[in-house]
Amino acid sequence: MTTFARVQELRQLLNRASYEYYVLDQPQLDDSIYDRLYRELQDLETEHPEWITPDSPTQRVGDQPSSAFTSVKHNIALYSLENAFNNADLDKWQERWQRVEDGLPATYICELKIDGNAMALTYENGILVRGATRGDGITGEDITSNVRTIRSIPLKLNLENPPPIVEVRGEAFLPNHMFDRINAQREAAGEEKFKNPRNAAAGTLRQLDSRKVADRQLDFFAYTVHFPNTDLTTVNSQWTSLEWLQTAGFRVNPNREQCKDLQSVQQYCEKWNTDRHDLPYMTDGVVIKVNEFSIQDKLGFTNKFPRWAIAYKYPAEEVPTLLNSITIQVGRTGAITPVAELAPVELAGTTVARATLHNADRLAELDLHIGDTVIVRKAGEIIPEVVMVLPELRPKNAVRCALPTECPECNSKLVRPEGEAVTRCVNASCPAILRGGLQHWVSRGAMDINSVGEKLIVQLLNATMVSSIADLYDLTPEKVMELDRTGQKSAEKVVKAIEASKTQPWSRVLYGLGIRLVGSSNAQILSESFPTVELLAAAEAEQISSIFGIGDEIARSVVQWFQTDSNLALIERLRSAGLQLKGEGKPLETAVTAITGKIFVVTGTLPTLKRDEAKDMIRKAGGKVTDSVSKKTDFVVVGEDAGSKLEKARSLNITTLSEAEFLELLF
Ligand code: 0OX
Repeated sequence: MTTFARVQELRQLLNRASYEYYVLDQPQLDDSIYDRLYRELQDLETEHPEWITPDSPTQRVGDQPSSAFTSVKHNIALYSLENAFNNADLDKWQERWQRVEDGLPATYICELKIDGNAMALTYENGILVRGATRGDGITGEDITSNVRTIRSIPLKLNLENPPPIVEVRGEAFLPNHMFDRINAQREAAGEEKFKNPRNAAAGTLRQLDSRKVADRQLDFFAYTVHFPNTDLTTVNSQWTSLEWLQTAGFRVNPNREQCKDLQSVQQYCEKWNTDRHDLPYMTDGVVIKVNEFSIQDKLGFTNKFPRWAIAYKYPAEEVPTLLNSITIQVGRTGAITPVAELAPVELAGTTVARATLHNADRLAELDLHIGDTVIVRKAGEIIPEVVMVLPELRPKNAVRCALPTECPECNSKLVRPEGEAVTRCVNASCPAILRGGLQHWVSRGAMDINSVGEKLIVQLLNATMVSSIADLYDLTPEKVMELDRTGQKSAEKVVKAIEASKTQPWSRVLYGLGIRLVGSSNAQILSESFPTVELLAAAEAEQISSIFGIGDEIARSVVQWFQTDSNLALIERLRSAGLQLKGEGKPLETAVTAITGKIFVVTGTLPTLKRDEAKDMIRKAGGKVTDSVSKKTDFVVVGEDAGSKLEKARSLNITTLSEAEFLELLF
């Protein structure tokens, strides 16, 4: 093969691999093989710069930042969409367009409305020559160098004979996990965080340095294609357009649906109103399009919108409202949470009057004042939160909000340990902590004592009949009857339900204790490895954290809990009351292997195992895996081309294992 032919083959293979990875989400080529072939192509192109073409996979990221973006006029205008907010609006829209074009057998295409930034891409003879922002729909900005970094946008169409000019429209967006990552980085660097993924994507697309854009890993869904001066009879509807785009190599949203009537459209909108929260990107509605181009052509456009399409917008997830006051919540662990008390407002289908302000830092960051206009957000099932303040609308002489220095429930001084975000009340007999602890103990996942509700807990605390969970087990019907409005029958029921909780298994008791970071699944795991409370109480942090799924912080929290005298006294009282403090699991000791608690690094290409497989095996056997070699590392599992990690292991005298030696140690 000539070198030039090799260059062409490498390009084809690498473009194919990118397509499988970024568009189909089905990688076929191992990353390390991709990297090697990519380097080979890079080397050949360095030797023969005259062979470099713009569709080469090496040309996605430019090495020179642009100095500015130029504005470009779109060959075909980008229209915006009319909005519908409910089914009645959709009915009206259908009535309206059918008045113009009734009697034609129309179907609808429903597409998720991606909350990103509309882009116009131009391909000449199959090669991407321009990428531009929507701008005002007539003129946008030429951001070709940035568009090229988006790996799901083909640099070359995947077609034998592409039409001479192809105009593609779609939405560039930032996947949620990248948004979270970028904001975490910005926070760490003391930079202002992006408000939402759409803003972050817009900011990214306007970066002058395409290397920075490439790092952000934007993605793209295509939804419209035009072929100026070419008549493709096979592309005669929105549905066939989407299929064409997919064949040409674009990522097209897989959740599209063809609907025969408006009722099925409405069902689609309803279904995705909940399901969209599980998607890895943001959507803010559904775009509904009349499918058939013959009908679209007859309907045409108003001066703003196509008459054949409409956006069904989901109820806003961010709305402005007024801050009336702030209150302070004391959780069962003593954690202090400031809460915004708001003028009630409709948000994503419910009325919201309170929103969390998280902690003291967040409160300070927002610079909140009483009477402020604030933006409240609800994302998925999460409690509403205050996203930002509009200081321009602040009333004169408004009072700034701050956390109190004393617990609002027990007046003891609040503490904030250094390096922690949470302010706490550390008075173990604070009524709020007692109340929260009792509520947690009787909750469904813990002791499941249905007849002891929030009201009864408050009554019991006020009457000082109960000041710890163990006191519940000393209650008698006679005592409970002393409470206001509690008859004999209900008192007996309460005591019986408390009595019944004594049969709840050890894992639930452990969860019910409310140890910080020990949720129900961690309690389940811990109760299996430590089948008695004595074993758990005697365990060292390292022993606990060697359990698969239990991290260092959880282990430290458990050890700390059992080091506290009042907690040990509580355990003794629960034991006397007859609660289950042991279970069926087998003690961790019997399962200890040469790997338990040991720290591993896996590096290089192993002969049979994938690196991730080896890492999983280590974790399942109770070992830990880290990325870098340090003095703390116990073993380095070494494959071919191991590089610097192997060198470091040698210099630190750390035992290295081949795959075979590793497997021997394991089994
Ligand atoms: C989206 C989206 C936006 C075509 C004619 C007017 C609007 N955000 O996901 N726009 C369109 O369609 C254009 N489709 C979409 N799916």
